[in-house]
Amino acid sequence: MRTRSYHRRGVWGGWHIPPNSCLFGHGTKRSIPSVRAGRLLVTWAVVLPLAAVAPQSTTVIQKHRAFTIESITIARGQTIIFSNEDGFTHEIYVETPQFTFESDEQEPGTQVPVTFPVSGHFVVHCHIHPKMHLDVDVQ
Ligand SMILES: [Cu+2]
Repeated sequence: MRTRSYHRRGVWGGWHIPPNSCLFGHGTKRSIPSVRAGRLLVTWAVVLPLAAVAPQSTTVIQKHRAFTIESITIARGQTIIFSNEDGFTHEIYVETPQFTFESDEQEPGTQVPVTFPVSGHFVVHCHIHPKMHLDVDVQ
């Protein structure tokens, strides 16, 4: 389902761990016993996806040529996942001086994540259905 290039659009935009940081304390000279290291790896494997995705995103459904809500307030850096539950294609976009976004054609049953990196008021439109709009307040 996620074969397109949506990932680079900032699914991980809210992830604030610097790429060079070391999660496992390799900076310390002491070596970790392998059993404990294994347990640490398992713990991180469970915790990291939840921490990265759950609090940072919220889903808005597209159905009957409309967004199912009229407006939404999110925090800066949060991601709205647009979920196409219609039987036809949408193609959403945001166009403001502060922030622009343009999706590819969004097929039925697919999701498009949009991360809002700056505060302000934005309107999400659809190229195919001009009446569709969602007010997004980013605080
Ligand atoms: Cu549409």
